[in-house]
Amino acid sequence: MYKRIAEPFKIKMVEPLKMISREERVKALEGAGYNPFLLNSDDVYIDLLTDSGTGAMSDNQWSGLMLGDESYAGSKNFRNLEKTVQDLFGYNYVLPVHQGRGAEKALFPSLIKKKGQYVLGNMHFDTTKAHIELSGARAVDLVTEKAFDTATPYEWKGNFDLEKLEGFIKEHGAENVAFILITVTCNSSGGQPVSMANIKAVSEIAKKYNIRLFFDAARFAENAYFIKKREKGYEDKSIAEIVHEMFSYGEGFTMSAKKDAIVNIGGLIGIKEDEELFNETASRVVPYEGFITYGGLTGRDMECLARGLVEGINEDYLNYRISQVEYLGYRLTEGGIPIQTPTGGHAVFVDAKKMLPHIPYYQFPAQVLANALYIESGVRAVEVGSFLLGRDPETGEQLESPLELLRLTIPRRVYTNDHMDVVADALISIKDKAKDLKGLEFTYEPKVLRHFTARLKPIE
Ligand code: P70
Repeated sequence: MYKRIAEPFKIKMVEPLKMISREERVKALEGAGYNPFLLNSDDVYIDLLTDSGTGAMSDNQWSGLMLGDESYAGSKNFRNLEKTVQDLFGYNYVLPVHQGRGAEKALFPSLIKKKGQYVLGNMHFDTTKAHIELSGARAVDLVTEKAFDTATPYEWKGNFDLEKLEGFIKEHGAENVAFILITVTCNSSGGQPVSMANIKAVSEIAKKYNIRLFFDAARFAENAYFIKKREKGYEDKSIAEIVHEMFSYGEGFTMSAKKDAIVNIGGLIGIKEDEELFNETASRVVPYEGFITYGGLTGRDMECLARGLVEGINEDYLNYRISQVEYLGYRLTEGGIPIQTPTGGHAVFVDAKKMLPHIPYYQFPAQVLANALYIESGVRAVEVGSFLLGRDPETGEQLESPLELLRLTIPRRVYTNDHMDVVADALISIKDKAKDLKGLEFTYEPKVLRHFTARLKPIE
């Protein structure tokens, strides 16, 4: 029997869920061009599209909302946020922005000085890759090969392959690397953590070749929790101490605060000590996002964010959070559904290549599975595979993703384990019918970040 951990909170307010009929779901999906992004949320029963901006704020955060100081400049909420970030990460300079991609848009041009330079990452998230490319650089993923072996539960599937990293730098020249970006946790490989040892080793390589090192910190707290649970020497350290050490190896971060900081909107740029970098980046925040003490956020947003950062590193909360993801993974594994193992921080990733072996990558097996899951149960999940990856920009050919995953992304503090049971039962009941599912083809394919708005139809 799996030992469930009860929620370390009680529920003060509820938002009713509605489940439309199967016939209505079939119609809704057809209307959405077989792309769950285009469904209305009213037509969704349990929404596992993303953990981004979908968390439930606490009473403490909601009460902070009433303390919004909406001064244009220097609001007290900004100062509270700034101090919270300084204490937690040990960085001097803090710029609020409206969300993660706002941070990327403002910071990356300060770091990319020559067209065609490389930005080396474990695995860049897709909007991050887009901003790297918009700044004239090329995004390179150097995650460990172990990440692609979903059946073997390696502990650190977010780690850099250090040999590949150093090999790449030697081959292409350090002067052609704009910076290194460590994404914690590594979203694209399954919300998988990066070990402290790996972070440290990457920082040593960065130092050796005089390359700058930054973090994509969206899920920093979940990563720190895995370090505490899995890495020798960290079991008795607090999450705050681990976060402090992780970030001591870098010189700055971008953060989508919509994840681990449990707010519905918000982002941050943190810079350790480089005043010049701060000034250059701040000069971009002003025209793109807003004045440097609000960056597109209201005073009340910043207050919720400051409070959310503190709640996000609470160990009882993280214990419950990670265990809920693990519970869904356990139920699926028991039911014979292949998943990325071990389960990661924010989602369970179903291996659709294994579940639908008759559907080739260019007919998007994980998207087919997302649609089947919606029809079966009203659960909305998201494809992370070849549909998301897109085409080779030069040849126009569909690229083959190393993994075809269906991401069941769990919002923070929103659903109970009974909801997880509904999700697991639905996928298990699809398993026997999987061989009858049909691949998909485009009826409309946008050129950029196509997965958000593309329309498809089943191949008859
Ligand atoms: C997600 C969302 C956003 C993200 C991220 C990392 C590691 C930066 C950002 C950008 C996006 C998404 C994907 C599918 C469906 C809905 C939403 N990740 N870095 O769910 O941050 O969104 O705040 O601009 O994961 O993984 P932002």
